[in-house]
Amino acid sequence: MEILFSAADRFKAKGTVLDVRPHGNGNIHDTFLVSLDFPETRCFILQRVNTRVFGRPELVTANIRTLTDHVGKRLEREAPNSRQRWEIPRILPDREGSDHWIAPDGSFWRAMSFIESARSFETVQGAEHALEVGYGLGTFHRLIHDLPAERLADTLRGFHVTPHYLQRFESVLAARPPGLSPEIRYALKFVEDRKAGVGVLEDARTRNRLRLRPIHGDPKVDNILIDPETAQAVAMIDLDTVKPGLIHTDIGDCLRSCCNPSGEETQDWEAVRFEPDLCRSILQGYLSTAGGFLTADDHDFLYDAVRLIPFELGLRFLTDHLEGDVYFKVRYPGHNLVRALVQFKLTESIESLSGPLRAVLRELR
Ligand code: GN1
Ligand code: MG
Repeated sequence: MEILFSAADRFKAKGTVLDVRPHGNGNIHDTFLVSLDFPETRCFILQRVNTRVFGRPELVTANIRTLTDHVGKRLEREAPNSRQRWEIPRILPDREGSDHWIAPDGSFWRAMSFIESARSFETVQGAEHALEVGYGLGTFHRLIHDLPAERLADTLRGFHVTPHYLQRFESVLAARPPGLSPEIRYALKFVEDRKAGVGVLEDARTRNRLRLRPIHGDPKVDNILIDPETAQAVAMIDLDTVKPGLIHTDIGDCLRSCCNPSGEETQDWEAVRFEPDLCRSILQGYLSTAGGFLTADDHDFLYDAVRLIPFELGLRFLTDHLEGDVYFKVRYPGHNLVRALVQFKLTESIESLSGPLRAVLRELR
């Protein structure tokens, strides 16, 4: 508790720290909302970065700075004729002007501005929300599409490189064969049956059909904020996975999060379904603002991305379950296994809808 207040105190620009409380439900870092008694900045976000996952946390902060500076400049130029409010969280330096603070216990701390008058949701509320979520991701991509990917560091090697996750899964499985419960049996067979297709996006990248661009890396529904007054998307938060990548993984990740009305934390995994109408609305919103810079090749691989990313996340959760929950935080024993099953059911549902989904993609193209 004491360290929380010391960290909060270092990053506050003015006023007194009134309260520091856990914020959101991230699976990796520890995130807090700091309240101040200062009227102009009533609160900010404080994070203890998970340095087991992000081995070079200072590069994560540098990436966020590069991206937010780029977007900040663009927004200044665009402001006079923009459709709506759009904000980007900014890094707050500590009292010595540094973008991070290393506490006496070695933990790595960082602060970001808090976006006021904006709401985060754990599931998509309906067609209009879906359209806005898509518009939000599209706006984010549009604002960064001219930022050269080489200006961002690769802060998480192998992130969203599906063949790499498969290799890791296989070595963990060989080292720690699990007891064969019906759920584990289902999960292992599920992976076995889909091994052949895991390289589809990586192969397209090596053949230069897809190229690296700056990506958000984690555009799940909770990370796209909505203005409660206008019901419009106004910001994308959680920028630590910003790095060079394929925009396909962002699109696939957004859809796997948003088109699952049960939410990724449901325990009723057998009931999980992919909702194609929400998918249509999200893509409509997305393409209305980002369609301009997608190439024909980009369009050709959209279905593959929609199918692959939930499978990949399921594989990541399953591997972590087999390994003893060393990566994703868990709230109960077997949590990562249930999360994996949710993503596998979602993948199954997408596969069963491949005809209609491909038709939607053709129509919106
Ligand atoms: C992790 O920590 P959080 O919740 O922002 C993960 C994402 C997953 C997500 C699933 C760095 O994000 O890739 O999609 O959990 N982030 C990292 O909820 O691995
Ligand atoms: Mg995240």
